[in-house]
Amino acid sequence: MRVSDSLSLLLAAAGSQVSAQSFVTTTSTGATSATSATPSSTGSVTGELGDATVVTNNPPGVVYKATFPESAFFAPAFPNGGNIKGEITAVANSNGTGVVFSVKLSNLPKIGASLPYHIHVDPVPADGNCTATLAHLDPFIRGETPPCDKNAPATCQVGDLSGKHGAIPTDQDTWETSYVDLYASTLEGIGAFFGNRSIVVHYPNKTRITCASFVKVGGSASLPVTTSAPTSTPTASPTQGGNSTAPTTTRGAAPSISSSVAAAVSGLRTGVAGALVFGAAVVFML
Ligand SMILES: [Cu+2]
Repeated sequence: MRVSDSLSLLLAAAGSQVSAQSFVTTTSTGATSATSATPSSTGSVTGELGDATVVTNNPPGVVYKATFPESAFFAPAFPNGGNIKGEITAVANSNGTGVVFSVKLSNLPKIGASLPYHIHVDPVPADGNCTATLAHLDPFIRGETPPCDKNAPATCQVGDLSGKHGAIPTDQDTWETSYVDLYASTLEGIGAFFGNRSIVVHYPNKTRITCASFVKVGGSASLPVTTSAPTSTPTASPTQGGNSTAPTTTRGAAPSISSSVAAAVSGLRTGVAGALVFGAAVVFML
């Protein structure tokens, strides 16, 4: 609520009516209208930048996978060692709209409650520190509260996969599910792109049990995106191959500059010589 409060101040200062309303519903400060109270009760709020947008131009066929490590980040979750096992695979729908997430997990801790999981902003660093993945992917600046209303997924944080599609049950050892998320994206460069981010699984109290970065694991060869990648790679490789590339390029450029200068100078000499010859001829003819 502290974040919401400061947001409120910011929004009020900015005089943004829409955001201020959604904010009012969040904090319940000041009665505005019955309309703004309704979304509050359903948990539907609009992000500072609006509702999440459906991404319709995801490059199909490019597959991303997050595989959980052998040991849990929160070790007490597995007193005998180990971790939740499994992976989350994501690939865009063939029509480019939405991303199909496939979740396959096992060795779930039997805690009698389901586990939330989200796409977090940053990838997991080499030391496996799940805290370093920062907050949920939230390009529309929606915030965590009130909780996501799965009946209005566009109003949820883009990264709130369990909020939109259900949390991980722990009354069984394994869990598999698959669903389409219309707001997460495999299109590099936009805020909703998750290919360079991570998945974090939490206890209900938000403790981070484990996390894994998404890694691009391939794509269909028929894709423009995939074909262009290999094409550019070989081209780039010779140029960038070996760390001597940059120096080489510099050295290569330097001679080429001096040779063009030399050429210009020699051209100038030729021009001067030609003018002298022409002048002499004119003088001679006179
Ligand atoms: Cu999370």
